[in-house]
Amino acid sequence: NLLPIPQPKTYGVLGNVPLIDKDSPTLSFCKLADEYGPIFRFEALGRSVFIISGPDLVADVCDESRFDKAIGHLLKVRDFAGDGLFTSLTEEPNWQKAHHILMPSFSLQAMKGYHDMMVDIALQLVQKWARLNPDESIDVPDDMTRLTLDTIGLCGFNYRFNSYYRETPNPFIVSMVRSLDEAMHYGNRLPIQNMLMVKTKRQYERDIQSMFSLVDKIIAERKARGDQGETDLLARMLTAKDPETGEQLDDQNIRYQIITFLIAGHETTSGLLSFAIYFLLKHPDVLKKAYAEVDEVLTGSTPTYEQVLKLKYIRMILNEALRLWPTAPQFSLFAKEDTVIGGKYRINKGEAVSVILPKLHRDKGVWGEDAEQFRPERFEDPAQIPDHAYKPFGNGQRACIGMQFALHEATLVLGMILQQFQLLDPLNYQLKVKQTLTLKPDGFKIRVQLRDKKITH
Ligand code: MNH
Repeated sequence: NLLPIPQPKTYGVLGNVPLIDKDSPTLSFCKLADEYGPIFRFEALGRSVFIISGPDLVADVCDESRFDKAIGHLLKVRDFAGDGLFTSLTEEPNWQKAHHILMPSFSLQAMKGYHDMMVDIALQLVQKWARLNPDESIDVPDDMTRLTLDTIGLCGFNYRFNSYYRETPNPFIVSMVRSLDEAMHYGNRLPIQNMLMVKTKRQYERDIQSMFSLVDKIIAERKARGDQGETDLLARMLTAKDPETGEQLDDQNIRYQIITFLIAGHETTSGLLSFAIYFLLKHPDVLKKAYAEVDEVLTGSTPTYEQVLKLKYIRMILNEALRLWPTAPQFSLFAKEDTVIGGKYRINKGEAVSVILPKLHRDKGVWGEDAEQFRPERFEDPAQIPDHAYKPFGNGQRACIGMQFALHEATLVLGMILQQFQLLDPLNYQLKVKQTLTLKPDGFKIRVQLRDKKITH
């Protein structure tokens, strides 16, 4: 009683590629899922992948004895992230090694050590906003990107990008965003098209070199300076040994890990903060409850580590924002053996599946008829969260290593913003989601007013 897996119509050598918006592949997959259901085959230039969004199917592909992380869709990202944590196969020696070495740096406990540095950067955002004139608006994703980049730079490598002292994005970010964009588009072009795009290719190579040179400089300077008791990620990567093999990470791998943390550590978190602010502006009742919590918990001029842990409703807001707009919207796996999922679809050994989170996270069967509604109260009782219908941080041993980091940072920052500002939406922003591998609200501008003169700095 196996069922055939549907496939949308194909266009010769292009397969299904013409059916997706190349600037927004995940959202196109969501639309196709409306039409073709919880699983369908998608063919792109020699690659074939099953796009899945049904909770029962996701439960099966999250079974780590049968499926493991696939990186076929990330092959171009390996040009600059190499065998770093995000872009390596589980079986590659450097994945295990780096996983063992870096896990302790991302424990809930470790967040205590980053807290003051996170506050340092968050204060820069708050002070910038406090000094705006009443008629000046804020580009939310831009300022959130400044924040999250500067935070991972400082916490990870004791490096200051100083993004709030620049009008335009940091050159490193320009290179990174352009490379990510090219990596996303490359696989959907014909080989002949890629060959003819000489200028794009040259720009891509220059961008990668400029990322490498900044990162190599950070490593070299640290090595030259010697150990001065730093406790950041870089110090750990330069000194810690894998408890299993006794080996250290090599310099090339450290370079890949730094680039990985800079990419993974800021794009997604800045998108999360931007969507959270968007939802707050559009849901005054939720905003009111958030202010009440912040006013009760945040009693000093800046939040303490313990106070951030008490911002339960802010956490729920972030969880709910990640449900409706998971900023890392898709992850992929391959079958380790021939298998059947959902009791009726055959997946052969080596075949790939891709989980489409925005669709999974809005499944009416598990989330109820109001699945499209922003309602943080869903997250009141963690035990009520359907296990395989909520995967914003991925799955199993390959899940996000930075989850606690992202949530501590986002909770702290949202708390500080609400402590100081009234949020205003004078342009009545209409949501437009933009994808650059990750999702962000495009062109989202707001204004703010100081609630009262709380800032004493
Ligand atoms: Mn993160 C993996 C989402 C913040 C570093 N991250 C993943 C995966 C998802 C994800 C989903 C799994 C991808 C896959 O299976 O292919 N990450 C997020 C989201 C946020 C986020 C939604 C913020 C919100 N991530 C962060 C931060 C860091 C980070 C912050 C670092 C400081 N993430 C990683 C790394 C991996 C990863 C590294 C790869 C982990 C591994 O496979 O070992």
